[in-house]
Amino acid sequence: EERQETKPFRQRLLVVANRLPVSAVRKGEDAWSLEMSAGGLVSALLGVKEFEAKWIGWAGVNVPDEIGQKALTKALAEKRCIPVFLDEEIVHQYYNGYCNNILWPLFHYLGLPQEDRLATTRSFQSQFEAYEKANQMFADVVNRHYEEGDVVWCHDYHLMFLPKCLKTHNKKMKVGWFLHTPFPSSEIHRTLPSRSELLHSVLAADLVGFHTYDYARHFVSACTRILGLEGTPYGVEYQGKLTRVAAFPIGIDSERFIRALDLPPVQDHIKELQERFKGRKVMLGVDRLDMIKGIPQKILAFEKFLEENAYWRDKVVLLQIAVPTRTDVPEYQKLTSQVHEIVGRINGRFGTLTAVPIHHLDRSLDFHALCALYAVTDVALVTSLRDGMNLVSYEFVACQEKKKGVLILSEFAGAAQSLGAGAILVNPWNITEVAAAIARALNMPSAEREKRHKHNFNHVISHTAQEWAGTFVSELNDTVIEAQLRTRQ
Ligand code: ADQ
Repeated sequence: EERQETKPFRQRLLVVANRLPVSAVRKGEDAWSLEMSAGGLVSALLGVKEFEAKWIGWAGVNVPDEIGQKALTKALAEKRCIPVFLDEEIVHQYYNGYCNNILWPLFHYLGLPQEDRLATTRSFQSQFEAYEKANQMFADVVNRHYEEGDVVWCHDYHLMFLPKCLKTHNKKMKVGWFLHTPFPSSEIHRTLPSRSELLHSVLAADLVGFHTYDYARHFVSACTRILGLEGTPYGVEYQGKLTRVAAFPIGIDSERFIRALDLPPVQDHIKELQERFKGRKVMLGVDRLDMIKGIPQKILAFEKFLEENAYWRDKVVLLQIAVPTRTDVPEYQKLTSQVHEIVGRINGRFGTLTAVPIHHLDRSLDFHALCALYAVTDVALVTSLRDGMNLVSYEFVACQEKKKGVLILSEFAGAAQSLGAGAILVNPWNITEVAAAIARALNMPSAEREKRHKHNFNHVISHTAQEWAGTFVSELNDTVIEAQLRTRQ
């Protein structure tokens, strides 16, 4: 009985990410409407019951006036969110510039955007300064809200400078940092002018996490080769302590997808789609429209497949759903027109009066429509040129218990390490190989499909987002305790 009276201890967790998990629309001088966006990170942390999580991040809108800022802060508080206000110039230099134009392509092995390479090189220093400044602004908000005993979990390449800012202010704060993208080989990382500053700052954290063991190894070798530090199997010796470095592969809330398949609106969508594509095999691509996702390469491979397999031309359809992102970056605008051009050409070439081989949609789908699409798909094509993990491959597998469709997966997605045994792995740069994989997938005997699906399905349901978050945070706790013991000895 006594036990029931004691409230379970729930540790406070401050989750710091560039974007808050809400979209905010201004409705008046002091009125805002907010909508929670159900990203992977949100559902991962909702599932971790032992933590009381608060979010700190940018709300994605420019709010120059104090009345607007106060009203937004108040509205966000109800959603357990705390805003960081960034003005337009900072967003331009830090977010569009340093984060998305420099770090993002570099971490995905794509180098600087070719056309304005020199201009980027010239603006590098000012963008890096904006990056440091923005990270310090995030740190100021964390410091204002931090209470002793809180755990601070920083996310992604936007906030590599944050661990150092936080630790400089308060050495005792427990700080973890997780990278959602790949970490490149040290040979690539060393081309970055601010290579050392970023490494030093990340090393200030107590725990540094990556999706795969390879990324963790790349990070450790960057620290040994560029900074001359000592690497161990557990991490990096840094300023008299061990900064723990490890792999924490993310997952999805698989239950949410599996449950959704039984809902009437999803069932209705499924029936509609089955009717619409009757007599044809459905192939699916779902990506943010980003150069790392290899969308043009995927469509060219599909063209090659149609070229070589006349039999399949009127028996297969490729649905490519590509939600536009970062639309004010010129490189992304160019990608959109490139994809449109290729799709138009192929549909002109292989289409008939009644059917086209590729349906390309430039938008995001709601959750129910997405689940239905995953469920009716025969072959999913995930052909990222490089991808931290890739959750679309997980979501597809979760929705395929009935159909047992085939996953064609890039060997350069982190997911290749977890779903590789069940998927057909391809080099997305080799369109001949991808075209052959499409033929193999469409012709695969059902016994083999079942076996492969089972392997992947078991992985997806047993390595969930909730487990990922829980493991990271408990390891972060342990790491700090360990460090304290070491200093006491
Ligand atoms: P992303 O690059 O965004 O994430 P991914 O992991 O595939 O890539 O997640 C995308 C999410 O957006 C999925 O949940 C998917 O359902 C959704 N989505 C994409 N296109 C959509 C569309 N058209 N309509 C509706 N929903 C759509 C980054 C890294 C990844 C890493 C994750 C998590 O780049 O490698 O797996 O973070 O760490």
